[in-house]
Amino acid sequence: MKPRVFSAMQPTSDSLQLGNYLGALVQWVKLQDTHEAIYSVVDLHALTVTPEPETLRRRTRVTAAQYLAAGVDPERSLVFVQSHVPEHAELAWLLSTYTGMGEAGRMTQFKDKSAKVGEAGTNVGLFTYPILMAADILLYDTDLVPVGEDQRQHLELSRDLAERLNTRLGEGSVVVPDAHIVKAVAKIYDLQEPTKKMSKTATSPKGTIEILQDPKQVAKNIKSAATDSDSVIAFDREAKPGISNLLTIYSALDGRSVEQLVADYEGKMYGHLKVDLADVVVEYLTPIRDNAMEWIESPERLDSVLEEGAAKARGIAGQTLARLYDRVGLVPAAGRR
Ligand code: AQP
Repeated sequence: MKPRVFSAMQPTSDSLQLGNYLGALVQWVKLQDTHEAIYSVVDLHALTVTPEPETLRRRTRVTAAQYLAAGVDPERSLVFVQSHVPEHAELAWLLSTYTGMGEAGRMTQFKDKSAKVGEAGTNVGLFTYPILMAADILLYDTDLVPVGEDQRQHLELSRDLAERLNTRLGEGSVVVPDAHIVKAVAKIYDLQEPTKKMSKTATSPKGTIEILQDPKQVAKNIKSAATDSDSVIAFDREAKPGISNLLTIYSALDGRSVEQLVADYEGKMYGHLKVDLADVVVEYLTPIRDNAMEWIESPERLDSVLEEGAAKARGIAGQTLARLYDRVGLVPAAGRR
């Protein structure tokens, strides 16, 4: 049996951004060759930012379409919507009874996100988000979770919970998952504020490269990326975060190493690199965007992939949940005996 990989993204925007793509989605596609792959659109997580109902519905499908367009193959991988598998919410409740208030309170993403929306916009779901994420992962006896750097701490919590369940409920209760974080692309930065990570919900749209964005806007954003006043093209994350971020993106898409790019651009201006990079990014994203549009314009085809994925996912998730319900001492319900 192949080891299992699980990962997911929230449908919080009309398009994924390049950080989601390089940090996670590229690895998802590669791992299909060596792993049994399960990928979800985690719409229950997106409820924590209280989206409009129609917006959430649209974004859920658009997010799935981008997975498929980027190369997730429904013949080889399960692709499904989180809310179609109710076991996620059920296991999250169980896990919440195994999570200390103190350890949940240490999650830095909660601190960042709650600071962004203020006290009035912060709900309990945002606080318990990492517990639902742990449920997403542990339900599938996941061996490996490909994510970007921002999810490392949440992954650690999932591992801690898995170990705790195995200690308290007996070995073999759940699989302890490992994070799969590819260092070179683990954190793609905002083009305007290159010390902050690129985000789907960034405050300035100019700082983001969206997968489904109009190519002219993509090129414009890259050409107006913030760089330092010095004009030497070199990689130095601390002293030259802007140009270093552009070199990281360039290298990831073009295949040349950062060192090679630095050598190739010796004596050239930042503007030169930005123009070339804009061409590289546009050329790279165009087929993905076109392919995503085809999926978006065939909602029945898309929904049938998601339906099939959910049915198979429920088969796995149901077994894990039944095992855990039994081990914690719940009386089995008729359908679960
Ligand atoms: N800038 C990034 N560089 C590398 N990887 C990144 N990821 C996100 N941003 C970068 C990875 O993409 C996946 C998306 O996870 P998510 O949708 O659950 O949300 P997130 O991590 O909070 O990503 P965003 O884009 O910043 O979304 P919003 O704006 O909704 O919060 C994860 O694997 C993440 O590590």
